[in-house]
Amino acid sequence: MIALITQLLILGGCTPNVVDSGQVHAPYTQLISWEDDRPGTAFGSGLAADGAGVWVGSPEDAYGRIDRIESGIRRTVLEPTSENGLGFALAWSPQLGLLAGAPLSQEGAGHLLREDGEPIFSGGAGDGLGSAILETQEGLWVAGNDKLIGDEMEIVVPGRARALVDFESTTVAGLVQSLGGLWTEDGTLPTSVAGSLAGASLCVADVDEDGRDELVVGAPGANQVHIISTLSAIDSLEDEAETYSGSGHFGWALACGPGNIWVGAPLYGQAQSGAVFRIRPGSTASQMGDPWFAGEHPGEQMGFALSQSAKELWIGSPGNEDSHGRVFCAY
Ligand SMILES: [Ca+2]
Repeated sequence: MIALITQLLILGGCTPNVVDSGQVHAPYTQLISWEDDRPGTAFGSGLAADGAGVWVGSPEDAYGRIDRIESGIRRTVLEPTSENGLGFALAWSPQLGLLAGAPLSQEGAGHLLREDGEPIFSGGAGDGLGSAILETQEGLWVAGNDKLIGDEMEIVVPGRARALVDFESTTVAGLVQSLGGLWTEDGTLPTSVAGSLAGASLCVADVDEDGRDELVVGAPGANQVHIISTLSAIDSLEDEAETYSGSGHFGWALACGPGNIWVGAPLYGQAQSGAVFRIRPGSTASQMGDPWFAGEHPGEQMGFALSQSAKELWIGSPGNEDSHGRVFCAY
């Protein structure tokens, strides 16, 4: 009876499918996927793994939606009736739990919500608050149009941040204006490639396993990923960085861990089915070869979002307005 109830619970949300294990490659051995019930919700556009499971954003579902997948079961945790665009930016805080940005809410003022749906930060007119979220030891930062808003502070920045990380004890914002580039309190690090969208994704980890963290920067407009060992004493992103190149908006999403960088290229392939690539710093050619994991359907946008925990890699494949978004877990 318990087995039957468990099965009904699993089927009641959305059915997890065990994907052909031939599709998953080292270092993982298993792959499971979940497909949304409805098309056009962009299920999987935002992901935030926390070790026990993952939070999944569906920003195109009416006012946006957040689901939780844990122990194989998907459940909807937040389905507001008054937000807008909820689920593009997600983060998980050990203290605060789920943090979800809804940058289109309140006619573009934007909100940052917790799992109970209550706004903990609200933007002013035109702020677009909630495009990126970062919690550091000093507190919480949320990005909006041309500013970062913190617990008791507001900092003007030269553009909207799509990514925020803490690197060398400094908050680094990835800006996605026409030029892109990185912003820190000590100044900006420009990109020399127009339209590179450098900073559209960022991650921090000891990717070459030498005992020190690196900053990894996605530049999907230029189809490049840069690895930066230190921000001090470099003048331009391209000058000093170790660079990997691909195609299909390579670098739109990133996930990093010791010895590995996972790169999403959601427009990869002629049918824009998308793909995820694996970089192993020091042992990978700088030009990418075959994908580590590729989308199967036209317009699938595999690799639009990535999130990694100690044992799992979560991959978002939100699809287009006619298709059902999917989320994959490699473990
Ligand atoms: Ca390192």
